[in-house]
Amino acid sequence: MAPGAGVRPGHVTMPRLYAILDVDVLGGLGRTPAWTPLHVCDAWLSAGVRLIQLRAKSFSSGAFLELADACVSRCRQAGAVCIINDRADIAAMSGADGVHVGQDDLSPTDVRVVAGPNAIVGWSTHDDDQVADATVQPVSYVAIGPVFGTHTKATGYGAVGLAQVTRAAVVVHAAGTPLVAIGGITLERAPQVLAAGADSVAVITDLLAASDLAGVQLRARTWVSAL
Ligand code: TZP
Ligand code: MG
Repeated sequence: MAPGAGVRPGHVTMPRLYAILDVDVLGGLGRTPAWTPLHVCDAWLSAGVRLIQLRAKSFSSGAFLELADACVSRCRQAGAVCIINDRADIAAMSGADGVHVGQDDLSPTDVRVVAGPNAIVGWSTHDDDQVADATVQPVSYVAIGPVFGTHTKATGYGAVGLAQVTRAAVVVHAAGTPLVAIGGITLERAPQVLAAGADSVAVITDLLAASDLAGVQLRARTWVSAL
């Protein structure tokens, strides 16, 4: 589809909070008793989170699919969207709403071969050239980051800052596509990221800032009501 040609493939109205459930980050917290991914999924959904991306880089394909099946069914029951990181095959098999890919993954066009024309397809970008390229790809939303420094992922890119969020917003909005900002976003920083032009903020660590699962639910509730 040409830039600005109207509704994008897999068009989606993004909730302001884009929660990422990263099983490796979760495991690294070392909570006892362990917080399982489904505990956190349930806590977030019951707090009103309406979009969850499932990220499981260290899982075998079979374990990822099993978790995706469970996560998709919980999200569906709650009326929430479930997006699978990296794996179009697992998204298709689990009936997830979409797939999120990065610059080194399958291209958005290739993802759609597996996930279909109605899937939500998100794509990570890190600079102006990648943002411009994203406007001519069959993506449903564009992600930009890392906005701030983060220890959660070695992206290979420096913090892009709020000015880059604004530049990206102008370009992707002109193409009819929502913008998700990611990287080092906390409850305190989120309002300035949205004010800079992002439609949604994607968050891993700050949504887990709690000492127990009740605290995780409360943290998510605070996020949902703050945005
Ligand atoms: N992509 C760019 S930064 C990042 C990803 C997956 C990590 C974001 O995690 P956090 O903990 O919210 O900074
Ligand atoms: Mg990826």
